[in-house]
Amino acid sequence: MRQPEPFKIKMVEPIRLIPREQREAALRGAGYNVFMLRSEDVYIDLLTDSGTGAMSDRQWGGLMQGDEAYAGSRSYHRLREVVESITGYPHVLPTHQGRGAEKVLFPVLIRKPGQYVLGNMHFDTTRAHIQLAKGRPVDLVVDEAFDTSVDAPFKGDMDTGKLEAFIREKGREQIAAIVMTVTCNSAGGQPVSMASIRETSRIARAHGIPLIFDAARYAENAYFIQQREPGYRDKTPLEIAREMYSYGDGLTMSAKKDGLVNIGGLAAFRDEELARQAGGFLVPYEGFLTYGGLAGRDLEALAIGLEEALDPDYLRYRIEQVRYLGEGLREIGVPIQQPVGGHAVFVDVKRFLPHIPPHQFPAQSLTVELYREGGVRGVEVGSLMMGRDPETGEQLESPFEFLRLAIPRRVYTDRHLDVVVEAFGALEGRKDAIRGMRFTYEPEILRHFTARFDWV
Ligand code: P61
Repeated sequence: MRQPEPFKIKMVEPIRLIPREQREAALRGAGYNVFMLRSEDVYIDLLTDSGTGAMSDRQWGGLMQGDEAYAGSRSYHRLREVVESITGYPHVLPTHQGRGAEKVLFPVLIRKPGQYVLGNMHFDTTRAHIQLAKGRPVDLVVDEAFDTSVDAPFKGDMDTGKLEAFIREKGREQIAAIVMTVTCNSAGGQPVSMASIRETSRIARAHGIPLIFDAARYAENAYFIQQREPGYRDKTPLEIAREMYSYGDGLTMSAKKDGLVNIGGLAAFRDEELARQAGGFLVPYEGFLTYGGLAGRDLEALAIGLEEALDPDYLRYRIEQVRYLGEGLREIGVPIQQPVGGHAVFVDVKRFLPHIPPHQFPAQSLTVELYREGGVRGVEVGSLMMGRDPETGEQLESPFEFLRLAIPRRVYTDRHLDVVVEAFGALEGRKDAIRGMRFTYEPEILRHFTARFDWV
């Protein structure tokens, strides 16, 4: 039996489906970019699971207890203790969100221009901050991640053979760091096995290269390890998380996901010197060491959220709800990344709309059509998000053309997800007539946020 919601709902926010003509007008006004829509014009908002979750009554109560001191607040020390108890990393820097942590860490790790930062698959803000710090991001995820029809348990794993070969070929001096993203968002919210983490750590340590976790969805990753990896069935998500962090040197984290807060981020380190250097950037960019751009109440809510996200019943409900949407889509023949990931269902638009080439952004077309059809907002994760080669200016071709349907935590019911499946059912009949898209405005960095489009 599926795990029911391990909570009851005591506050609600009305939502409604605006009429089709209004959705069409909203799309035109937004330049066919769903980031430019007003959220009140969206019926079911699956743009992101980032900062969109519902806080618990304990967290709302915690807000009232936040200590608003500029320096050394009680709320900071409480948060620091929770982070250390989960990760074993004693040096904790709050940031306003995940990219704030990336901004203060990569200039410290990348000591010479052109150094590589190796990862299973970097998320786009991570890529951007590596490049802004004059480094070069490299993705070394296992090949099976790229075949959406292969049902493998850990499609977020690092290909440790490729990792070792890359380090040998370029030389240790050319490698700034290794980043392990758990779960691997860009490959479809796919988990990373403990075996892969352990082997990556062995290689990193043998070469003296720091291993950093991009820990946005580490609790969901721990749940998958418990369910799928031999030897972990009797361990709690907390025990699994502790083992995972023991193999690394630090983390950056967008706390807007498995921190269960609406805003916040973290960097944390085993080594005091690394923390001191990152702290040197934290103060001018984010804020003093003990608040990093957050209010004391935010720190308090985060300390509570980190604990709640490791609750076994919560994690089971969460992962099973995401799988419910994936199965609903699969039943009506919509191709998705298999198996279903931790935070989202990733529709394989290369297979759904094979007639649209990558440079016409097929997943963006489908994102627009899904909103037009059902008022449902997803997001493109494909060649549009990938962008251009920073050296040649050429459009990169993403290995995937995904429409991501990310599910906010503790927000929607299964019935809402049925509505999403129904909208796809309606699209199925007219999908061959869907056209590709072209830019009418293309910004240089993280262009998908503010670009504007028209139909080809
Ligand atoms: C998301 F369209 N993710 O998945 P920040 N690492 C990882 C993330 O998933 C992540 C960050 C770091 C988002 C928000 C988002 O182009 C986009 O707290 C694995 O957002 O700064 C964020 O954390 C950065 C959506 C970000 C986007 C950038 O929806």
